[in-house]
Amino acid sequence: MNKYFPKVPKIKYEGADSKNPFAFKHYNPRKKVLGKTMADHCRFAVCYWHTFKGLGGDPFGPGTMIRNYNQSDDPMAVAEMTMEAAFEFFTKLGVNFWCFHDRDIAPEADTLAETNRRLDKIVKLAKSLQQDTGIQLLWGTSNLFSHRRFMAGAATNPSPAVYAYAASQVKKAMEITKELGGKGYTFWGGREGYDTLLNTDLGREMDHLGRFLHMAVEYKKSIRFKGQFYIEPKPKEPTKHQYDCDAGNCHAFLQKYDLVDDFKLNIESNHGTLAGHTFQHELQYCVDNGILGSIDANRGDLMLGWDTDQFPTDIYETTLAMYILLQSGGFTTGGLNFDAKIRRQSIDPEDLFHAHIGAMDAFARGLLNAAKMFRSGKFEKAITKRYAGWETTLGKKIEKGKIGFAELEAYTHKNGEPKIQSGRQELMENMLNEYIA
Ligand code: XLS
Ligand code: CA
Ligand code: CA
Repeated sequence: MNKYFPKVPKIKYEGADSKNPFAFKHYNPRKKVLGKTMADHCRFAVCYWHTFKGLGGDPFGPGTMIRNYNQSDDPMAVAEMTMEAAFEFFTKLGVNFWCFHDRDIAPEADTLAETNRRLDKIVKLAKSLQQDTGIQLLWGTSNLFSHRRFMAGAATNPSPAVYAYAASQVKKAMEITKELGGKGYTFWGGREGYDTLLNTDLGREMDHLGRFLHMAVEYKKSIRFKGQFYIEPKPKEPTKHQYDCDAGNCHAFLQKYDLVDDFKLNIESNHGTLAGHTFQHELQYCVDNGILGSIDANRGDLMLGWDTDQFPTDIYETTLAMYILLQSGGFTTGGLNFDAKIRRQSIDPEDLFHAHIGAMDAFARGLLNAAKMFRSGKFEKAITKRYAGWETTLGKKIEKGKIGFAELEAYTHKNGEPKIQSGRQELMENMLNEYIA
C-alpha cells in the first residue's frame, strides 16, 4: 500500500535522539510499561471525519486541502479511494484502531434504502481491508447533525418523523459497526439541545432522548452486538446548550433514565474545557464513578472559546490523563481516539502524519511520566495523609452512617476548634514538575 501517501515511509520508533520527522521519538509500541505494552496502554485510533473528510473549511472560507483520493465526480468512487487511503494511512502510522460516522464513509443518497446500500458496499471494502491489515474498529457512530432534517436535533426533535429517521439511521449504523467487529458505539448529541428555550419543551425532549437510548439498548441486545455503548459529553456548539453537557450531567441523565448499566462515557478533552472543566477533572469524575469508557484525545486553545479540536501536544495534560488512566486499571474496550484536525494552513497530506506522530509521542511521554508517578506512590501517599482523619473513630463513624448531627455537635463541644492542615498545593505542583519529562 503506497498509493495515496507516496512521500511517507512506514513510521518507526527511532528513539529520543532521532531527527527524522517521520519517526517516533517516544512511542515504542512494543515497550513494556508496568507490565503492558505501550500499544496496549494507549490503544490509539485515527478518526475518519477530520483526517480523511476534513479539508480545512471554516465559517469564513471553504477547504484549503487537495487530496488525491477525492479527485472524481463519482461520490462512490471517492468513498472507495478514501477508504483505501485511510487504511494506507493507518498501516504506515502503525495504529491498531479507527473510528467513523456512517456518513463519513459513504455519501447519503436520495432514499434511506439507497443510502444503506451504499453503506453496505463500503463496509464490505472496509471489512476486507481490516482483514488484510489487522486494524480494528474502536467505535462507530451515526451522523445525526449534518443533514438539514436534523437542524432541530434527532432524538430530541419536535417531530416524531425526524425521530424515526434518526432511529433508522442509528439502527443501520449499529448493524455495520457490529459487522466490522466494533469494540464500541458512540452517541454524541450533536444537535440534541436547544438554541432558545422560548421554543423548546426541555423536559419532553430529554424524556424522548432517554427513550431513544433505551430503544438502542433493546436493539443492541436483539442483534447480539457486544460492543460497549458510549455517550460523549459536550456543553455547546453547534447548539447553545447541549443536553449531555459534561460528565456529571451525563451521569445524572443516565441514572434518571435507568441507563447507567448500559453506557460508559467517551470523554473528549476539548469538550471538557468548553464546559469549564479540565480534561483531568472529566476523567477523574468518570473513574471515581466507574463510567470511563474511551477518550477523544485533542485539545482546545486557551485564547479561543470554541471546539478547535487541535492535536494534543501538551505533556502536562497527557501525563495527568495517563496517570488517571493508570489508576483506573486502563482501557478495556476504549482507546485514545484522535478526534483532532490539522490547521487550515497545514495543507499537505504529510501534515496528517506530523500531527499524529506528535500526538502519539505526546501520549507516550505522558504514559512514561505517569508510570513513574504511579510507581513512586508519592501522590497517593500525600492524599492518604491528607485524609488520615477519616481513619479515626470519628471519621469511621461518619462514613459508616453510625452518627448524626447531635453526636457531631457533642463531639465539637467536647473537642473545640479543629486543628487544620496546609493543602500543600505548591508542593504538589513542584512534585508534579519533577516527573514531567
Ligand atoms: C464533535 C464530536 C464528534 C463525536 C462523534 O464535536 O466530537 O466528532 O466525537 O460524533
Ligand atoms: Ca469527539
Ligand atoms: Ca470536538
